[in-house]
Amino acid sequence: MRPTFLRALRGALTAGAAAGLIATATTVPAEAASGYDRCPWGSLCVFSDPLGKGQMLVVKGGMLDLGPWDNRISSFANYTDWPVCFNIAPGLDPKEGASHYYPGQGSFDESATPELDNAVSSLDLGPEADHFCASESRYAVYQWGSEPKPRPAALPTYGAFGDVNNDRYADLFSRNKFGQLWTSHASDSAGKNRLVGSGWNAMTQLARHGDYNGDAKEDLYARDKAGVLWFYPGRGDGTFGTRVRVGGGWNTMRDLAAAGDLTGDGKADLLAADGAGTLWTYPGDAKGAFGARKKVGGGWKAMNELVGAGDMNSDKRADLVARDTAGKLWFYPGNGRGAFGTRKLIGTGGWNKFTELAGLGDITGDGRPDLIAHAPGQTSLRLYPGTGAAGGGLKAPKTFGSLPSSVLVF
Ligand SMILES: [Ca+2]
Ligand SMILES: [Ca+2]
Ligand SMILES: [Ca+2]
Ligand SMILES: [Ca+2]
Repeated sequence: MRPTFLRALRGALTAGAAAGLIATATTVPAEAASGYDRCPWGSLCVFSDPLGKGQMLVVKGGMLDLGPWDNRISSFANYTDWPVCFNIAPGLDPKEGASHYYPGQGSFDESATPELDNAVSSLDLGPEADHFCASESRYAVYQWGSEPKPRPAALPTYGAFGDVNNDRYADLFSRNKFGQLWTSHASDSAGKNRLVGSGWNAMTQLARHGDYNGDAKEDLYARDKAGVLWFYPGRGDGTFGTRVRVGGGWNTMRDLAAAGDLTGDGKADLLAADGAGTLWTYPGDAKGAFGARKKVGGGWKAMNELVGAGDMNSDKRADLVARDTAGKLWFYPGNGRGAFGTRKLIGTGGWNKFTELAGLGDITGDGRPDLIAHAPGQTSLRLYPGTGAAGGGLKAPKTFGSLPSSVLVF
């Protein structure tokens, strides 16, 4: 059931704020000691008593748990431009109910949702907190469409990446604004969405493409803010064992792409483009680390996104997809010796609108790797099925999932 909304008259609020600004220059209004007016303009405030009375907390953003404020919110003043979602369970779990409110003020005891009174345990504040309140709130990515389908059973390793729990369905990793990392499995698969862990906002790059330590389980690389690259060995269920430090100095790289086996030795490799525009291959050692890097070439400064998309042209060699700063998408066929053949244009323009392009392997179940794309301000994910043709082309996109625009998918 959709919640009822409290809508405030924005004109009246604006007038109140202007009056408050003038008042602070002279004297504090008497009612400011206990009412909604205590809340600074532009902030969300929650109160321990009805009608903006009692203790006040100025909320900075979303809160997965409320600490000492757990089950203590009776009223609120939302003087931001965003809706707020109040949730009865911690962690924005929808199981006990939630409601969203647009900017304004309200007292739960006299609202359409009195069950929230002294019962709120988590909240979210943001441009999409109305859309992603209640049932949509818990998972970073909460819905898949009719895709994906299981990939063909006999697909060799180079075509089988993207499936962290080995059930033949491609899996998505996503990071929400709270720094939580989730795995999202296909709705038809045996797995479920699950929380991998917290603290992942410390990472400035996340890259995956199959198995990097020879145990047939998919792994993850992450670069932290200090430039240290970490190897996270997959456990085969979407979670990871103890991470291993690969090395420091990776902040000189503008982009990293885990790309599968580019060198033809059966071991998955990493690509990295540095600030000067040089592209490097880091040959994987099948132990999670890399041998001496090899220069692929210069001029890669024109590219602002690299995707290790897999074998897009069906020649059994891993390939690269790259987006240039003009918004064109290019296919670089891998030559199996750590470099690439002549590139082909596969997207004529407009690709700069996407924040993130990612290769998850075969999502559509035809044995050919696909691409996913996510644009800022868009609450849907797009799937571009790969054609597997010689030119590495893509088919028309489909919408197949929904997520807050702040979520990073890879
Ligand atoms: Ca899977
Ligand atoms: Ca592994
Ligand atoms: Ca290799
Ligand atoms: Ca290929």
